[in-house]
Amino acid sequence: MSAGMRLYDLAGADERVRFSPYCWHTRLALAHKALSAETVAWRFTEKEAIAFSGQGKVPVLLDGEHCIHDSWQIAEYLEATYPDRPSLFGSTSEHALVRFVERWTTETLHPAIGRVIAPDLLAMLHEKDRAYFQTTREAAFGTTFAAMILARDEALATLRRVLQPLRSTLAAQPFLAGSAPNYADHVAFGAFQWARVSSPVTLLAADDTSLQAWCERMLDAYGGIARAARRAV
Ligand SMILES: N[C@@H](CCC(=O)N[C@@H](CS)C(=O)NCC(=O)O)C(=O)O
Repeated sequence: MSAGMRLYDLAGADERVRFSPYCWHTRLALAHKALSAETVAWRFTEKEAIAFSGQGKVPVLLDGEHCIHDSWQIAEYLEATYPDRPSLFGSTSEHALVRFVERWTTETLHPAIGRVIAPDLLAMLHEKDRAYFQTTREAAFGTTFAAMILARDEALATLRRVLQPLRSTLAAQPFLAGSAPNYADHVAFGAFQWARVSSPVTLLAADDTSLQAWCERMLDAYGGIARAARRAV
């Protein structure tokens, strides 16, 4: 039953600020299926609060007796459990192609955006998360936040090159899924929502019209839940 769903969702110092791109995948997927979940604010260092899930990352979704972690697993769970609601994927072959969008977003787009915005996240995180976040992310990027700030223009130029296939696709159609969004759009847009909520940096150039227009459509989708999200900056 969806009535009792709970979603553990990454929060900043202000618990209303929810910035995880992966949690946005899930929030948009729930909205797509017209399902609601009570969200539970969670911080990076609160590992014990989600220890019941057997791992240490969010999103974690509780639905009755089911506990699911990993945004892709959650999307597949929602699709299988609520087949009468609008589909997140469409056909079997579309489902397989959305997996590619999810992998490209996680493995290429997230690092490219992260290089631009990661240092900004420190200021909006809860104090107890800051040292953990800086240490783990500097190790992951192989550089310091101070060096990333100095190299920000270069990182932004790289990101804008990385976005080219997304840009040209969205110049030809309103959404990645065609005339209406599906989980491919939730995933790719989740990356932009991450930046929008947590960083003052403008990722897109003013003349990047196809991407700007798609972001506006995604901000308006599902009753405007992404646009209504509280921003740290
Ligand atoms: N593959 C996972 C990745 C989830 C993930 O990395 N979540 C981040 C928040 S954006 C997290 O909880 N990180 C915990 C940590 O770094 O300790 C998914 O798709 O859900």
